[in-house]
Amino acid sequence: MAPVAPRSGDAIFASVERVNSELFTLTYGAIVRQLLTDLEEVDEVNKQLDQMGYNIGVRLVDEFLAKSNVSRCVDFKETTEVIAKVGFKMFLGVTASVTNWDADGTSCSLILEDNPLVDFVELPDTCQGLYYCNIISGVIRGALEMVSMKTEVSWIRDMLRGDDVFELHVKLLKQVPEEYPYKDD
Ligand code: MYR
Repeated sequence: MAPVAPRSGDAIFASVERVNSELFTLTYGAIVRQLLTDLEEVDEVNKQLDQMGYNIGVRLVDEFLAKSNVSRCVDFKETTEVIAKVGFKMFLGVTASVTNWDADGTSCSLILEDNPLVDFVELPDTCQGLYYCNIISGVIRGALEMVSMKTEVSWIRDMLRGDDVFELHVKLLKQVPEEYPYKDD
């Protein structure tokens, strides 16, 4: 019998990461399934997932700012790039691209070609109206509200509905200027 080669530290970390990611994906699936059982209406599940995401987002932004060392963004465009490249990478392990800007720079799309949340997922016909990943849109809305940006975040394309990518539309509704807490003398 061939001897078992010891695995390197990197290989062990990679496999622990994969298991963590699978556990996360399966746990999320179990939560969605439970909500479908409890709430019965797909629209109610969509709302609940969005609200759960929002509640996570308002807390997660602190962790994001502390871990990422990202400094304050100059405008909404920079903020969306930071979410797409740093935020998604940190919390989902993938990056998104930012496209479809409108003329006044207040709305755009985040495109995700890969989304670990939907690994192993196939929606039955009874769930066709479900926005399975609504937790993500809620997280973004909640996190942005904590940095003074009121937004509307919605899904335009969804691979679980047969689209080729996931597309999130992010619309800036209002930017509340933050007050500098000290008086300049
Ligand atoms: C700033 O202070 O101007 C920077 C604000 C960056 C906000 C980034 C929020 C991170 C949200 C992570 C989303 C992850 C989705 C899975």
